Amino acid sequence: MTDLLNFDKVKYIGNSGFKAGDGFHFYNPEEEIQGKKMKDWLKFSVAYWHTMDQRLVDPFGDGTAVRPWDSISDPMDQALAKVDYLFEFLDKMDVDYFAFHDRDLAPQGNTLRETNANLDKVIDKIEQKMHETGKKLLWNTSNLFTDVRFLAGGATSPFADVFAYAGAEIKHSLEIAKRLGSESYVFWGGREGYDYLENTDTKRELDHIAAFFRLAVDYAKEIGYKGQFLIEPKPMEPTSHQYDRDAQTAIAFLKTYGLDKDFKLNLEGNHAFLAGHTYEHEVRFAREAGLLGSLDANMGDKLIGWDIDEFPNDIYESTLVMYEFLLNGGLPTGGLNFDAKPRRQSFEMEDLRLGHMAGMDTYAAGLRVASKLLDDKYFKGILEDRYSSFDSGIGADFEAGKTKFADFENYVIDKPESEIFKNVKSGRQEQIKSTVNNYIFNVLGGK
Ligand code: XUL
Ligand code: CO
Repeated sequence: MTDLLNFDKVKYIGNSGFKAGDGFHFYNPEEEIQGKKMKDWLKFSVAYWHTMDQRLVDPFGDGTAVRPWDSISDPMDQALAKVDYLFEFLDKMDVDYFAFHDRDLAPQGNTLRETNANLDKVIDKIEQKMHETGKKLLWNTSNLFTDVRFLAGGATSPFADVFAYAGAEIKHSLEIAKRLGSESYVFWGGREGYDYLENTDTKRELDHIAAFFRLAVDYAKEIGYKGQFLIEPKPMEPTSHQYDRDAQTAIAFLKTYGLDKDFKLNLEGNHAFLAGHTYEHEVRFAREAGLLGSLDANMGDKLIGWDIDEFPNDIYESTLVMYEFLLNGGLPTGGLNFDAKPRRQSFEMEDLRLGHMAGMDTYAAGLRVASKLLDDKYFKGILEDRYSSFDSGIGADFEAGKTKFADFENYVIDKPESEIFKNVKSGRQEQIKSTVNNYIFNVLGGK
């Protein structure tokens, strides 16, 4: 096969030198961490909509991207050619997985039948390539937000014909998921929310989308698709309020409608930030609910208010996210999907290579540091010590369900304030943060 992309396969070169770009400094696919190869923990994935389709637009400017497939003018020819580029990119980046929306792959026709036929031609080629290369589909999804018909949402559209269209579209996407062995199936509620409360029947829309999800689960059973369903929370944008605001809101929704046995969460760094949370916060709450499914590994920008989908480069964040990830035992049916794009001024193909390398090294570095934090039981020790007063006495009685408010009253009623405060300890936040810095420096620098 002649090379379409003019760069060599990226290799692990270790912690040598300062300048990035010559190879992976921290991602060593075959190296074992916590008894498992790094590539089996991390399961990196290329996002088709960004890496193959994104023109690097922003709300104020046209696309700047220069791509080798731009010269192919026929839309179907270009769609088919991009599949070759994708698979070569996966090979050269040493990435085993990819993810897509149905509409990322092929142009729409005049009817859903025509659209499906265009899509299936590309799926035929993808299936063939997967077979030849062993690359895998991390997840697929349907785009229910770009086309004008979805201006008020898909599964929460107030218009029944649009709602029906959304259902028909998902049906075909699930057939594709089954055919390609997709590990998960994602619902990101792009316009599933509202712009204006007073023209929206929120209860009716939530009932609709919950029933819609149930139909998806039923259809998956009917066709024998066994992948994990995922909801991807985001607080707003493009709607002013998205129903799946953040992890805790999505968990409450799933439990309210009895969907928590069939769905988990796909959590994204930039979405966490837009919701006013850290990324590790979102991952923590999903993990504790037993609903951590997959990660869209990207970053927000503290100075820009919108979803910028930057490639991850923050090792402090990746360390804390990977710590939660390790406590979860990794992501059996998920991975780290780079829902990320280079900056608008990084318009060359080379920037896609460098962006993925940055993301992969950032999470590989995070995994290494998190593994050491886990081995040393550093955070575990802090928590055990901080809550130790619940291990005996009144605290233990309470946790065992043996106390009533009257028992608390008896216990404290005559104690002087100094006695109550005696066992209150400093949270030592400054020391802990600084210790995490030391872990990062020592684990990554000490070679
Ligand atoms: C949008 C976003 C989506 C989902 C898939 O903010 O994150 O690309 O990941 O629909
Ligand atoms: Co995403």
